[in-house]
Amino acid sequence: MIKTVKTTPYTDQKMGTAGLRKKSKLVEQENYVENFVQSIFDAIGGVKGQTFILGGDGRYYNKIAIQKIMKMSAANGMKKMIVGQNGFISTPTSSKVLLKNHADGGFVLTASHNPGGKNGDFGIKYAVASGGQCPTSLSDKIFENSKKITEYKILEAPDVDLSNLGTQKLGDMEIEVIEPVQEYVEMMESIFDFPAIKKLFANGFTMAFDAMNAVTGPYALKIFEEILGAPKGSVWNYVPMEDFGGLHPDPNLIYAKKLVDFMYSDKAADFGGANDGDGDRNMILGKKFFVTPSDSLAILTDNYKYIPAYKNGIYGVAKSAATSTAVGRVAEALNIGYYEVPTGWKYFCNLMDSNRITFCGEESFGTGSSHIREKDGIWAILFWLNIIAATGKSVEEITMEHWKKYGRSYYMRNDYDGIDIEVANKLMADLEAKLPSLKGKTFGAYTVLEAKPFIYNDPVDGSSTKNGLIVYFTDKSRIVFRLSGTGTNGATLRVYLERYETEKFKEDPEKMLESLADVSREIAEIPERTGKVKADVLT
Ligand code: VG1
Ligand code: CO
Repeated sequence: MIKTVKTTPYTDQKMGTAGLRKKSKLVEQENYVENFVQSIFDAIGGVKGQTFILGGDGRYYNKIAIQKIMKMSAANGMKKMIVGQNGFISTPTSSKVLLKNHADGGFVLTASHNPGGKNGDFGIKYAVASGGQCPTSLSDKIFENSKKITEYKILEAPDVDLSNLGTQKLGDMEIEVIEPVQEYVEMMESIFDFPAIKKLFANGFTMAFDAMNAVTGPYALKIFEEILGAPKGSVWNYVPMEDFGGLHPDPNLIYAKKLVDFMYSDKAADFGGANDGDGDRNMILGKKFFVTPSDSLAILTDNYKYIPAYKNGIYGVAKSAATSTAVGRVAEALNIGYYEVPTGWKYFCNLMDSNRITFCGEESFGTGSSHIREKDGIWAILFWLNIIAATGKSVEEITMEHWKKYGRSYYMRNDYDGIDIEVANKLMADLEAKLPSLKGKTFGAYTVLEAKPFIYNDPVDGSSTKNGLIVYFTDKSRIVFRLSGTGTNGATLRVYLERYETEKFKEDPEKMLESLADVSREIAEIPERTGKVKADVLT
């Protein structure tokens, strides 16, 4: 039976950089998920006759939210819902399944790289028919709806069993339970040279992959160990857990510490990698060597010809403004299009749809291509393995050669966490106001060339987005300031530091960027305003 339930609005259902992200405890409030989902359905004129994809990264509340969404979809007249087995699907796989089935939309239940569990975070990413997350114009409309919602529709029915593959009915709606790993494996096999990578492992190559107790464990076991023949035990933490076993599933030097320590030990494997909660982020390590995501994007782009799916040529490449300029030098050398967009994968989608770009990436451990409309963690790792198999070179050799050819952008992100939201907003507003006056000023060894907000004018839909403030220096160094749009604990100020060197390649990035970090604190008055004399997290 279809029930119409009276409800009262919440005022905080505004999507951030990638979907709605909240503390699990807030999401557990009465009708919280229901209000948000109905607000989406209403914003798109209903879902009658439509097909949607549904699944999550398995974190706490995944099981409950998934049942609610299926029952609401049936009550709202949806024709079909394609659901990952047991409610699991990675973000990249969801995008792939959405595109393959020409579906009208999709939900991935995840707070991505944020910790999970009852005391952690929960989230909902909402994708549209193009396979990418919904544009800001639509999320604004959804937010408006959520502030005045009075009722939602839901089917009264027992919970759906999602353990068996195949189709079943929920009211008049068809539910198809699919096996997501197989879908994903087929896509990867169609892009990369699996036989070459298989040979690499057969010849004794070793790897360590940390799935961080999150969604990509089963994908990694299947691809790296079963199909490609990496030694048993290469994939770590491969059983997805509701609280990620207490890990913070963000694949970086801080939170993937166990893997990093191993890769910097004498027992290190030839290659190290990790993914985040929902499988769209990646970290790349060699023996005692770390590749920053900005460099990784540049290196993958420069080596596209080793990959079967791209060897005949690529369109351009894009990066978020906060990402280092390394890939820009590659784009120039290859004579391909080059775009800078705001932070958030959704800004790449129009560029991919219009064949302006093939590759794109963000400094936040996100790399991907137009094979889907999300970043893709395992894809990035397979890309590296494919280059290694084709060239016979190590991660370090590939990266060193790259720096010799193009120079090196020393790069780091400094995060100042848990700042009072009003303090953070005022810091940014005051900084923006003083940008014009910075021009020509000298701070230690750095002289400001130009300082301005980053404004992106989308060449496809004409929309304009302001995101972050950039200070350019005369020696090609840059500082980008912006506030995070994915945090759930006060405000996080992100400060991105970049310094370009054409000769010194083996220095410690933290040392190389020390004085620039001081300049960033001085310009934005960080200690005075936040009480913090240094950043909480350096990546
Ligand atoms: C962060 C990253 C951004 C990324 C976003 C979603 O956003 O900086 O580059 O696209 O997370 O990543 P913010 O606004 O906190 O800086 V994830 O893996 O949701 O999917
Ligand atoms: Co993610």
